[in-house]
Amino acid sequence: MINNHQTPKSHNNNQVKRDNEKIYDSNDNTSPLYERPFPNLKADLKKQKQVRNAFLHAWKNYKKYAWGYDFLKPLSKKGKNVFSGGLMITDSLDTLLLMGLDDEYELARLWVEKNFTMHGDYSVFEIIIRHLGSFLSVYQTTKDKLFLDNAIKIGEAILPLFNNVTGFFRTYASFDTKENGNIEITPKGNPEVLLSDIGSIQLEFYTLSLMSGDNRFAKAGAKIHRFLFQKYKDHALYPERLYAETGEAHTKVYSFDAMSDSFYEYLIKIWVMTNNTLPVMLQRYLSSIDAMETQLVENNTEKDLYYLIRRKNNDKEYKMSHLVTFAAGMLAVGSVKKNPKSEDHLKIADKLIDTYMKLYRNYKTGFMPEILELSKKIRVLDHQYQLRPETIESIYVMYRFTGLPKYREYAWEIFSNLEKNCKVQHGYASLRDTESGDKDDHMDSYFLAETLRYLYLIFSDSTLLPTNHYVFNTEAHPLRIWTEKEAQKMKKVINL
Ligand code: DMJ
Repeated sequence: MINNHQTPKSHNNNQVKRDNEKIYDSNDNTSPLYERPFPNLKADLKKQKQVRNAFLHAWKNYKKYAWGYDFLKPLSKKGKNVFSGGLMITDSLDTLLLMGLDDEYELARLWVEKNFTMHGDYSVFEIIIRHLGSFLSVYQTTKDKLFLDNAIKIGEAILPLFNNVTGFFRTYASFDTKENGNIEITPKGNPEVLLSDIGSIQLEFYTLSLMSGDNRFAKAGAKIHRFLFQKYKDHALYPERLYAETGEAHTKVYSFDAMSDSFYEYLIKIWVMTNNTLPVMLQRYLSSIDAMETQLVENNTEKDLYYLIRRKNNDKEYKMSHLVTFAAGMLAVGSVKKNPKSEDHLKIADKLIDTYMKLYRNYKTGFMPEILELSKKIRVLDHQYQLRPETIESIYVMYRFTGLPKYREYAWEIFSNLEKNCKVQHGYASLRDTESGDKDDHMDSYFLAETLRYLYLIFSDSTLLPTNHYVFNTEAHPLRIWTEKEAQKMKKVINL
């Protein structure tokens, strides 16, 4: 039997029933999508265990002081809700499985079974990447119907939001779980939508159709790309804000940074997950990276900084947020056999990561601030570090693709700084200021779902969530790459 989420034996007490369908051979590290086999990486069990202890410290304090809330306030020992409660639980489910924390997983599962409801106005994108992404990932691993049923309920509630010509959904919606368990929804929010919102739901909606057999989800997800690719036929980059009803650009800002980021990440990940059956996704991805190279890469040789900028109309904006540091990982995922510039893209990714590390090291706590302006001088526009995962994510992906030891060293440096500067008695705190180290009373669910998960995986051996069989959604929930048979069946439905 092969577990999708293998855990080191010492961490796994085998209580949870996992998927026993033999989908792949975990000793085979090749992929038809990539030229070279993935490196065989041995675990560093000592470091892996320390990351697992960090996760437990965060989780146990959440459990003690904020159980059922979305987030933990680690300084005031309280819970905080931004959604309907329990987001930390739903977002952590698959990490609990991954780390072999089976008793904790059972508690979390029980919470979902008894308490998961939604009442209020939330970002549709967040609901999809966090709740739906996690439920689908857990369902693929455990085949526990509870998660598929909940995923279908969310998907069905959201479907009517796609009912316009473009398929673009408004940023917010009001969610309301009724007595019978169904969720009712009313669209909310401005007439303009974000590129990253509308382009970062397809991995989840395609998987939902594959798992449920209900094609409506996949069709809704594909409708968005169909419209965009038609409307922006000759474009390689897409505007960061668009009108939901017409698809016209609202602001002509082009970047891989906040509000656009995961749109580009999903172009390539959709191609990978659907196993080379949607050529248009790869074409669109490759032309967007060509445009990135010519228009958005800034090589400041004087300061030895290599990074991505933004463009507003034709003007360069030297603003860079922590969010954009995901880009190196995306370039590694995109180094596929059919990409004629694979090697160049890996080199770009490597140079980007070296710059990110330089920027991390530029501040006393060892973390890059939330927003920087990088022109003649480096100016901090937002001083916080919000426990974000993007740099760690890129380091993880590059390590899995290249096996270069320096990436593990980078990861360890960042982890050590988390321990030194963010760990507090009752969890981990965001930083108000990456120079002074002043803390903020917030621990987000993505810290457990992404930052600590990627750190754990960096120190695991490479058969844990093998890169030739999984892609991660933008909240780090692993989704299985489709078999050829699955891909062929869904290709007709997606029809792009
Ligand atoms: C996460 O929710 C996701 O990674 C999303 O794509 C961007 N922002 C946060 C983490 O920073």
